[in-house]
Amino acid sequence: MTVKKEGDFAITRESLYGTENEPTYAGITSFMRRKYTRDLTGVDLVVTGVPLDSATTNRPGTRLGPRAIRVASTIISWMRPYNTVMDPFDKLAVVDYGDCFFDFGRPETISDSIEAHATSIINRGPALLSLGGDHFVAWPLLKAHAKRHGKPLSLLHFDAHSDTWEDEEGRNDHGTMFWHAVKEGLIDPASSVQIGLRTNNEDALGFNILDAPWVHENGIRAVIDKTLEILGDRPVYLSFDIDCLDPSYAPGTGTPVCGGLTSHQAIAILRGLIGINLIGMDLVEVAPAYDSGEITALAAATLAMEIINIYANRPE
Ligand SMILES: [Mn+2]
Repeated sequence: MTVKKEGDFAITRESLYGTENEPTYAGITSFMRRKYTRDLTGVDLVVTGVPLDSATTNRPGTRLGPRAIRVASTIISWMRPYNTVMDPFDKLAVVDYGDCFFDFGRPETISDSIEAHATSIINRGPALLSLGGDHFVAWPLLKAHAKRHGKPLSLLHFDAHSDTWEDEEGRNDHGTMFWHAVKEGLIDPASSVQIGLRTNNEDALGFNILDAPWVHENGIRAVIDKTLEILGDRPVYLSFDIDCLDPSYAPGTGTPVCGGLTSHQAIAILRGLIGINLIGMDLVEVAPAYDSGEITALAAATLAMEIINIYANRPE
């Protein structure tokens, strides 16, 4: 291994491409040491944080999720994902845009602020990977993506929870936003897949559900085959709630549920989904206060890289 004398690639890197070595323990912690910038010239994919935790039903703390994922990502930032032939960063110019800012003193404005933030990025061309934040952030993110790419989108949703619990007009939280998204026609449940669920919801709203017991019973290959078949070549928004993983692999989250996926299963499933027509993505619900040894944040950073790898290999 060669370590260049200079570090802090978040600010010193000249090319937006490639993977470089710098001491993993030091320096400005942009996501995966990508350039920390708001200049989107020549950028293919933007990573941004959405540090919100005011729509959670149980333990708060996901406002610190983006920062924790960035820190953990430095551990894996010196190499391409294991067993990939092509480094996603050789194909894609990826930058860390920093976080979405909103006024926590005007909570009624937060959703619109997140939507405007996402819109301002994707309307300039790049795709967006958002790091939550509680899962509510997927609501304004979906609205922005549906406006850009047309509705309804297909949703690829990894979670312990359906997040389609019935709600009322005018309210919304991190367990109901996909109910609203279906009611508003932003997503088409018949061409969407939910993976890893293990909490009761009598009304599936027409989603295809591969719940956690089904995953464990049928295995990784079956999950991949079924998911590819359902999604086809439709435009897909991917939303990954870290609590899809079992609490033993992801304790650092607000609403953990036992019986979930292993980090291996999640990585292997994402790797098998290369070829889907991914147009937008988020990874949410990392709450570092309940984490242990950064395992949740590291899992999140690793899964985020697998998601970027899918985007790098999307059909032309
Ligand atoms: Mn969840």
